[in-house]
Amino acid sequence: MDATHSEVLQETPSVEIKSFFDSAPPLKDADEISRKLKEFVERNSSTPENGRVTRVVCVTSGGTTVPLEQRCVRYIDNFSSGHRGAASTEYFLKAGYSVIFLYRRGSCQPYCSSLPDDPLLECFDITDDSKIQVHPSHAEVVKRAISEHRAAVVGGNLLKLPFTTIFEYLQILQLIADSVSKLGRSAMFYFAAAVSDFYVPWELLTEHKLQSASGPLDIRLAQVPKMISVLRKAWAPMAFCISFKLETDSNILLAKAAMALEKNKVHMVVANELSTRKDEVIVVAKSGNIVVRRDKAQPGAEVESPLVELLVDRHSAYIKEAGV
Ligand code: PAZ
Repeated sequence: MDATHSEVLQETPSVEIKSFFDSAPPLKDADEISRKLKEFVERNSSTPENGRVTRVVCVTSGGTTVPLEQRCVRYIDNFSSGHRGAASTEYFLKAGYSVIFLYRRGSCQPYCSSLPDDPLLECFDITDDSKIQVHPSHAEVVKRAISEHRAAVVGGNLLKLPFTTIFEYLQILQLIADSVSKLGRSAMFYFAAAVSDFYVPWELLTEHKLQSASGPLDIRLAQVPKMISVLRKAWAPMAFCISFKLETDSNILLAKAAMALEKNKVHMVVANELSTRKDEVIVVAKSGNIVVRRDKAQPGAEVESPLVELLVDRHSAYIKEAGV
């Protein structure tokens, strides 16, 4: 499918989706993002010597914000540190995928999990002759982070695109979907980001900072249109699609995940509960549910490792089904 932005919107019946994109503030750097995506997808479309077509996964990571003023001072935020997305990106790259990492500015980054909170201030020392050098106790982790990150970016296997607001996130997601749709079944979406369900339409926001002298604040939030189902139907219908469902009440988690599977027609939904999300997730699929756990016997083992392994396996089966 090779439809342009406006063609897709015309084909999509939803008035809410059209009005969301029409009223969103124009994406800064849209041309530059499109250029980077085109180059990345072209580079990853050619069949390498081993004959295995490169697979591309878009990993979304971190929470989207909802501005409460156009010149934004205040906003509503969504919980997500970005750890899941950053760690999964590393495992996908290790599995031979090329990754488009769509992340919230300031959230966790691939290859940085072993670094201290403030690497610049904590990892470096100033020597007697005023040169800067890495402190020996951090040398190994800094070297590994820099070299693995650089290898992925310079090798053309990692493209990082930042967002902050729900408007930026959905506009960039649409550009990504347009670009990777030509890869057909070789493309995957892995929606680990925490995306706002509600927002204030741009034209209803005041331009300047809200004033407390005006008294209590009443805000009416509109519902963010469900873009995953549009992506499945129109934007990139052949891509393998994994969404996430986060709940704090474990009693409703699996039912909500099953509902999302049915409604959005994704291939699998990864269900996770806030307090146990780093230890265990449940992959909900038509063929049945699979519990995926971190191997607690292995120091430093992460749940994203077996999770990505399972999804890569299912993605292979999905590609094979079509005889590609
Ligand atoms: O980013 P993080 O590692 O702190 O948390 C990951 C997560 C809980 C945001 C993710 O696994 C997830 O469930 N994302 C979708 C959230 C949602 O239901 O909208």
